[in-house]
Amino acid sequence: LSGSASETTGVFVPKQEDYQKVYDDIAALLQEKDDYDDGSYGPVLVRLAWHASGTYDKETGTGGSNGATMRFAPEGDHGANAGLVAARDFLAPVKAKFPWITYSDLWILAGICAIQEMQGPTIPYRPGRMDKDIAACTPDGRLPDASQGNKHLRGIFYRMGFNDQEIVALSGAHALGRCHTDRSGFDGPWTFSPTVVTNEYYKLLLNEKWNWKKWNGPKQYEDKSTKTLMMLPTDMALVSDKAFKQWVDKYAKDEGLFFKDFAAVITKLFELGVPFDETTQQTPIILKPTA
Ligand code: ZEM
Repeated sequence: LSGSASETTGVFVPKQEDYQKVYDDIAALLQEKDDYDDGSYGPVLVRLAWHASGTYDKETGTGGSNGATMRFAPEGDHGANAGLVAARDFLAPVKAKFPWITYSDLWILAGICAIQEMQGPTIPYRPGRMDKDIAACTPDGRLPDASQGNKHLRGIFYRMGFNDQEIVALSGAHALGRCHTDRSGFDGPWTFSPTVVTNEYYKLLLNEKWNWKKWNGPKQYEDKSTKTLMMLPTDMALVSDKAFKQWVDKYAKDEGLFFKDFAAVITKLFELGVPFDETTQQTPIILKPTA
């Protein structure tokens, strides 16, 4: 059953089928616009959903995906968000076609769609986010800085409420996409299959020999054998820190375990600070992938 106008307010009340329509529209656009980067907008959509969510601060309850405040200049212009305008522009026609969905719900739905369409695990979806105004923009510096190490990673992710295992599971998202010199300054992809969700990131971290790249850009690693892959200083911290490395070992060995833990931790990330309505939206929606 499709949604209908509320009898009391006249506002459109969407049903599961309406969210599936939004999903199908994004999936079709992903198929259609295949001349971007490595052939997909999928990775940058995942990054948009992550940066919308990763501003959360558990002490103050500020930030998180409930608000979509990256629409506004102060937050959209934060260095960490460079390039994400490509993802927001990609979703503009979807928002125009389904004006009832909030930007906050749309960005997270798009992240889930991208993960599933790139052959990743099923991610349960709960709508209910409300867009906030410019006053709710978060201060710069809440997202991780790739030039740093294990202490910084713990500082950033503990603030959101994650533990060491969850930090490593979330980092597996770097199987996807690439760094762009005109965005972060770093360059290149982490894996040979940057548009497919796999546990390759962990395997490469452990099995490749990583050297400092000799160039004028920011300090990053390159693989010894092909010099075409990269790791950030924060990625290498996951193997130099013993508590992190035990999880890298586990996820490199067992893709099924990685998929299960990644689905759980991404769900938690995407729901940080979202006050779901107790009465209406307790049951998550499973959105059906196209393939
Ligand atoms: Zn990323 N990430 N990230 N990340 N990330 C980049 C790209 C992507 C860090 C980071 O500094 C960078 C998580 C965690 C962390 C993705 C998803 C997730 C880039 C390259 C940088 C520099 C940006 C560019 O130049 O375009 C750091 C320090 C992290 C701390 C652990 C988490 C968690 C993610 C999701 C769950 C994705 C998908 C990309 C690829 C984007 C693209 O455009 O291809």
